[in-house]
Amino acid sequence: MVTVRDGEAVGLRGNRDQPYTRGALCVKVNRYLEHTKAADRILYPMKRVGPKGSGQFERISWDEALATCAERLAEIVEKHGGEAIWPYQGTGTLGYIQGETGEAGRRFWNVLGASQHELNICSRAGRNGLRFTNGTAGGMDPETFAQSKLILLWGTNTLTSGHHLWKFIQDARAAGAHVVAIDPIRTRTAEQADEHLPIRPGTDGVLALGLLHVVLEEGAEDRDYLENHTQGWDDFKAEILKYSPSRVAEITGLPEEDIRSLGVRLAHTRPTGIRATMGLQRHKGGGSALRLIACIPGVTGDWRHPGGGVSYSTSAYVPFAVDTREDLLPGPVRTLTMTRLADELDESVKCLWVYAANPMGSSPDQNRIRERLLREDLFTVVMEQFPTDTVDYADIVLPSTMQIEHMDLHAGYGHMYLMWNEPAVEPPGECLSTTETFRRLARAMGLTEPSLYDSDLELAEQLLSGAPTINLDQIRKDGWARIDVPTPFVPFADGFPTPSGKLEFTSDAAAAEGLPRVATYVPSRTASETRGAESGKLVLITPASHHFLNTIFANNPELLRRSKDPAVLIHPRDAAARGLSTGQLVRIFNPHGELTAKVEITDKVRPGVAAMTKGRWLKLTPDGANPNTLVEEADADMGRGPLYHDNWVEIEPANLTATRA
Ligand SMILES: Nc1nc2c(c(=O)[nH]1)N[C@H]1C(S)=C(S)[C@@H](COP(=O)(O)OP(=O)(O)OC[C@H]3O[C@@H](n4cnc5c(=O)[nH]c(N)nc54)[C@H](O)[C@@H]3O)O[C@H]1N2
Ligand SMILES: Nc1nc2c(c(=O)[nH]1)N[C@H]1C(S)=C(S)[C@@H](COP(=O)(O)OP(=O)(O)OC[C@H]3O[C@@H](n4cnc5c(=O)[nH]c(N)nc54)[C@H](O)[C@@H]3O)O[C@H]1N2
Ligand SMILES: [Mo]
Repeated sequence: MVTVRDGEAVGLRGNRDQPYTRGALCVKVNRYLEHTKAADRILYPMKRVGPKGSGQFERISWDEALATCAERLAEIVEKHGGEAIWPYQGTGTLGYIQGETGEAGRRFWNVLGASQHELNICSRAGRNGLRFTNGTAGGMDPETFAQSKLILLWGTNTLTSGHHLWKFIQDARAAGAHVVAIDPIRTRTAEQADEHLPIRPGTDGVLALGLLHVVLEEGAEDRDYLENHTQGWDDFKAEILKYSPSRVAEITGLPEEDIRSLGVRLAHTRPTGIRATMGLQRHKGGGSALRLIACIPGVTGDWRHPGGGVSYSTSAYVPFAVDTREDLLPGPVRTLTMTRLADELDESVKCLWVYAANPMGSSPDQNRIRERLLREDLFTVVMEQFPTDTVDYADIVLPSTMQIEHMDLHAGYGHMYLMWNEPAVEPPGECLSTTETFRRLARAMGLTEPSLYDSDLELAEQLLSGAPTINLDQIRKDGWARIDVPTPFVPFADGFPTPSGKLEFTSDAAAAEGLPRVATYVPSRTASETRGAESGKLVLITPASHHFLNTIFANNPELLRRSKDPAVLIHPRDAAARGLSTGQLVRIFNPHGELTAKVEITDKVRPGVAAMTKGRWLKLTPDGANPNTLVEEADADMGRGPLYHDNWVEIEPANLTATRA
């Protein structure tokens, strides 16, 4: 909620009536107002005047910007066809009108026949894995964790990446729940948990099987649930029996006693709630890991109870009537993959149109992306709020509004409410919302399709037509509305949206895609630390920073100050093997790239792992690189998800390079 005085935003706070957030803001959004007024905000359209990548621009008028874009787009469509345009939309905003899943742009691109853009950078691998088991990525209402008696925080850093859940975990604890964090890093969340299992990265599927092995040893499987609500139990049981706790200990690097004791707890604690988010699926076997974790409540029968089951995402429950408007396409078009920008930005692409994305900082294989963006015949447009590393490669830059300046409808990133975003102030300078930019562009191109000119309020009405219990006036007044589901919400009480209507341990849909029919462990590329140790390599994990939101806020001076210098965390064992001491500058490298950072030696990371947070702007680091210089552009087992936490790196003192050179 924004307080406005004389047309200027002077205060920002969370809405205390919102049942999930209760008005709490994170360290980043606490500075959002200051961020909207930052000195480096882009306020006017600009055109490139220096070489590509130099970041040298000159202010131009909107008329000139729109005319240039309209002319170039029309010429590309005529000469090469619409598919030569790649509308590269990111997760900068998740609003349904202005952002990710939203209406902005899609109709426009379809009318031009542009390539479709597959926005799979974040959560697709895990979502697909869950779909094979449950038929959907939707699961528990996170608020029901307050009723759980055992909580597994599995590959998720709640206190950093989704802190609103923590209140519900605390409520559960007050009622006696036991909380376990499963993470190769002792994160701030793991520090607060009752127990921490520092698992070897990419081996979570094996742990899921091992825990179920113990459940079977205990005779605690829910036979009635297995018989009536699941498919493929005999095959899956055979799979579980391959993974004795001792074998699981070997693969996961966890003590056998810990696996056994957690298995016993799981066997006898109802309801058990599992929160597994995106961290553990950014691996080669990430989709399969989520698929297996989703099998656990099928065996324990936890879906019977509020507070039982698995929670990954709530987006499946969002009732908005999103229409992808394929009817506007002139014919079939190809799909380009967000996680494969370096590979797919070849000569066939003549225009890259980036909005709400910062691929130079956030996408895998930074160095190859940079090479691609330097291509002289590529027309690159970036719609942005700030002069990011990606902006530096633009031919035309279009200034964009921020949340307090535009209208939007949001669905929670992990809760069961819809939120209204009413613009509180006029945009500064000449900033325009994404929807307004595309309306003006459509006009500049003389496009006649009427739906290209729908107003934001009309778009909101259309989206809300999917939610009959929520009306526009009411949500505009209240700011939020609960999705129309019962409270407490127990999903799958009426069956699973799978082909069999049951929870599927075996999936014909998976088999049809060339994946294992039975849910099974698929190792990540770096799952064998032994191999790493022999070759002197470490597994690089690059999770969320506490101070930045992907690359957003990573130019805020105060948050930069708090986040300190870029650091890589390694275990004392691995530091000793390399003769490193804390604070020393090290070179981290692999065949894809290299960067320098301070080393922090700590038993917070397990041996064999190097951890570095994501999100830094390249131009604000000592050597113009962030960890994505080390991330290979390669696919997870499902959904072509990225492999951000699944790369080998080597680390050596930085001065070695100097002496060698
Ligand atoms: N502060 C902050 N919050 C954010 C974001 C941010 O950048 N900053 N980003 C937002 C976005 S877009 C997303 S998608 C989410 C992401 O947030 P999360 O879903 O929490 O994902 P990550 O931060 O990638 O990883 C979470 C944890 O998984 C661990 N992990 C890595 N590999 C493995 C593994 O193989 N097994 C297990 N068990 N654990 C593993 C990491 O060490 C990390 O602690 O956060 C959102 N919230
Ligand atoms: N190494 C590593 N890299 C990662 C991850 C990881 O775990 N490790 N996580 C990945 C994840 S989870 C995600 S979701 C992706 C995110 O990758 P991207 O989608 O590329 O997101 P950001 O880097 O946050 O860049 C978003 C940009 O959008 C701009 N923006 C925000 N709102 C608006 C708006 O309303 N209009 C316009 N025009 N622009 C806007 C912001 O200023 C920002 O520069 O990054 C991924 N990158
Ligand atoms: Mo994400």
